[in-house]
Amino acid sequence: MPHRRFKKSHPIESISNLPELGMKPKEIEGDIKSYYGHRLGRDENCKSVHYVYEALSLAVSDRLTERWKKTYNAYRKEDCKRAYYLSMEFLMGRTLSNAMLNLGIDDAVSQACYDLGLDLEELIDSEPDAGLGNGGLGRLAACFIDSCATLQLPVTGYGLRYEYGMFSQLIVNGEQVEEPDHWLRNGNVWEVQRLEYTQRIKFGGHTETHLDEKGNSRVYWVDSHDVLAVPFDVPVPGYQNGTVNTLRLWKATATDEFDLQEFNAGDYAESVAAKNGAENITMVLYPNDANENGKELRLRQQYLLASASLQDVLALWIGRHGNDFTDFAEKNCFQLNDTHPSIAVAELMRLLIDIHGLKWDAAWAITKSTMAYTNHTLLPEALERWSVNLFKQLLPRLIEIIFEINARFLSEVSARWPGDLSRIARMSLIEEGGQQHVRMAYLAIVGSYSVNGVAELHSKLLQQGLFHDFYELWPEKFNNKTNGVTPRRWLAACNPELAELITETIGDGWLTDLSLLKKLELHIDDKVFCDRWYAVQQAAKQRLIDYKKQELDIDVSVNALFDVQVKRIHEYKRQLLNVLHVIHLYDRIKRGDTANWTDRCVLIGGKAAPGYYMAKKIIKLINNVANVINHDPEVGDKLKLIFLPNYRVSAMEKICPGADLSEQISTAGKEASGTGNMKFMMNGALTIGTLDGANIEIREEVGDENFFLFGLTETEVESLRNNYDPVAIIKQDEDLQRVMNLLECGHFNQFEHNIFDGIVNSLKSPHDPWITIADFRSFVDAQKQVELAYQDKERWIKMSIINCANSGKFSTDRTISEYNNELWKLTPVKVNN
Ligand code: 26W
Repeated sequence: MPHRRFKKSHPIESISNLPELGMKPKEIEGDIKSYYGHRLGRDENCKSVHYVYEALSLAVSDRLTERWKKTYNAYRKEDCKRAYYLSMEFLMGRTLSNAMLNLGIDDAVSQACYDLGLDLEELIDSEPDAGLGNGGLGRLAACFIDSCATLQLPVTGYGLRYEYGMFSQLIVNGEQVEEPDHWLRNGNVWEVQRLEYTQRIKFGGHTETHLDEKGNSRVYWVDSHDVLAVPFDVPVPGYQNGTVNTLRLWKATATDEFDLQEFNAGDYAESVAAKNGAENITMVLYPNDANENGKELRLRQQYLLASASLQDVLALWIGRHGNDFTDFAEKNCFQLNDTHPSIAVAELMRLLIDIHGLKWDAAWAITKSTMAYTNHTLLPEALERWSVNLFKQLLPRLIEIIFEINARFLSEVSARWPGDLSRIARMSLIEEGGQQHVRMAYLAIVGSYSVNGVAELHSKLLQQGLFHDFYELWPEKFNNKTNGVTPRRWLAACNPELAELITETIGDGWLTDLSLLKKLELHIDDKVFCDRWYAVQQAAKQRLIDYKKQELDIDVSVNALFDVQVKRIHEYKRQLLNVLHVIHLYDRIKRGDTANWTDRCVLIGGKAAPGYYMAKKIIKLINNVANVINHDPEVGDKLKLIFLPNYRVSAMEKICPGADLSEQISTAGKEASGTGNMKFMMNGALTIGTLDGANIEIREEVGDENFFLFGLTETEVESLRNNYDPVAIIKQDEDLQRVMNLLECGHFNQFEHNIFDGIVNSLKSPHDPWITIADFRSFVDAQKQVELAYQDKERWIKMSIINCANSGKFSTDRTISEYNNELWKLTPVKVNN
């Protein structure tokens, strides 16, 4: 026996060398038992399914970690160029089943669970969603990092580890009630805290200029109140390729001095309590999806994300290259997910100049060639503007840098357009008039080499409208990257029956090359294949009914047309138009106008921002209309309206396989892209939609005859605005008149007087920005076409197959390949296992 205190020369190597973990059912089973009994200390007396979930997840997580370290080392060895995806939101959803699929241990785990007598589905469903995002933008970030890992690209996601994610939505008396989402309550087996990469973040204080030891003038940011950003890493596995990338989420904590400052002032308790101030920064996700609210805490969050991430990347660089930044821009790039992290432009300048001693021009050259900006919305109310005063208080050094960037930029503008003062005012990073504000989108555009929109129409509108001045100055910066979704989660994992049928029919290549789905079209005349397709879809509809059964207590027939609209509740997305159509169908039933009727079940789900009054009223209206319709015996099976509470990633995984019809009915020109539209299409639903966002490209892919188009075009919408007269339209349309009468006479709010007046008034207002009434007739007509198509079962099945077969373009593998080929230019790195 060697002496206990004996020191070996390389202890770390000796404990780092691990035997490979087995992937067979028995080996996984052994680990599950060991985790359950040893690590978690549970036995047969424990009745909670949570610890079984945890034991299984730890077993799966170990297998990810093995590949994670190999990936990390492969990137180190190659010293390859890297990209960083900076985002305030990563809407990851659940991890377990995706990890199993991507590791290729689905079958082995199923077998292990079967042998242990465990219900795998129940375990999977016990995982809380990581709801660290609002909607489209956050889920896009999650799909993107999945595709980056599958394409073996060295991309790291940087985000925030919110203690509370997107609120849970309860419906009480038809109204939304928000409940905090403490998703970390039971711990999170998928994250690894990495204290060794903690970063220090400054807030407050002021700046001073002094000569440094070399006699150069330098700016020092002093008397700041610092907080620490502690990283928690989450593994991001590629599809069965050995690559596991990293999502690094920052948590804010107090520094030790933070306490001391207060302690020395004499109040120990206050000083400990003050720790909360620091920790509050990453306490909660802001639940707004289209409204900036100018809150100081939100700016703190944004700066913490930008500063911690950039310091992390610079530390990695310096560890390898010392203080030589010559090649930095060739080896690094940052993709900014909307303007939320765009303070990174100024922060990179600060770090390079103040901390690493670069001159302005050198720092600016690096910044301009490493940052790229993606815009996700045209809505003016969503464009971030931060008050200059707030900036001065909170980030005094950053506002100096922003003013300097602006001064240099505006002199470029006036050199190009001498004397054009109104253009200078329009393009300035600082909005004047009363209080000064920083226009964050302009900071992002000026500080980056690329500006992209997320669908063709949206990118075109950015160039012609919102960013036209900048497009004239730098046309080469502007480009489009149409969104996508990952087919692993959104087809393979969420719809295993359909995935199996597809694989049996065309092989399994589609999982990494979705364009291969096109081969399904060769089988649309094969009766057996079509019958199976139909059977799979009917089974998915039945599962959707069962999933909602206890909760909703409504009988729904699996033969009804499942007509689904799930997304954030927003006036521009026009859930109201959907409701008007439902009321119209109800009215037809009540009038006995039901010849050739198609039974329909309309499902609507989505959260309203807690402060968005109108969106909350829309939820209430949907629930009230549902209540009347679903309890009217005369209506029966002909029509159902169901509000799906607490819509989230894991809900969509159950909903999209069971949809027949996907509602994508935004006012043309308002939905930047949409991504739910792609998930439905991929699972064989047909779309009823306007010419908006990616709908246009979906229709191009499937052909006009396989898409239910309606509504005004973006150009028509804009030209109608000046002489829009909804009251006149209502007068001329008897169906619409009756619908409006039902709303106005209080038919859906008999004991709740006037609660829908705001909705009625907005619909009838000539200034309604969403011109809902203008598209009513065309929507109803398109819905009639839907019914005709649905009545012809064979035709519908073919259309469904064609939709799935042509969804190849909407894989994020395609989107990410475009980002990489045109913007990032990374080389894939093979990871040897
Ligand atoms: C500052 C408050 C705030 C928060 C979030 C403003 C705006 C946002 C996002 C831009 C909202 C969002 O998620 N946008 C959606 O992004 C998707 C991914 O590109 C698109 O598919 C959707 O059309 C777009 O609405």
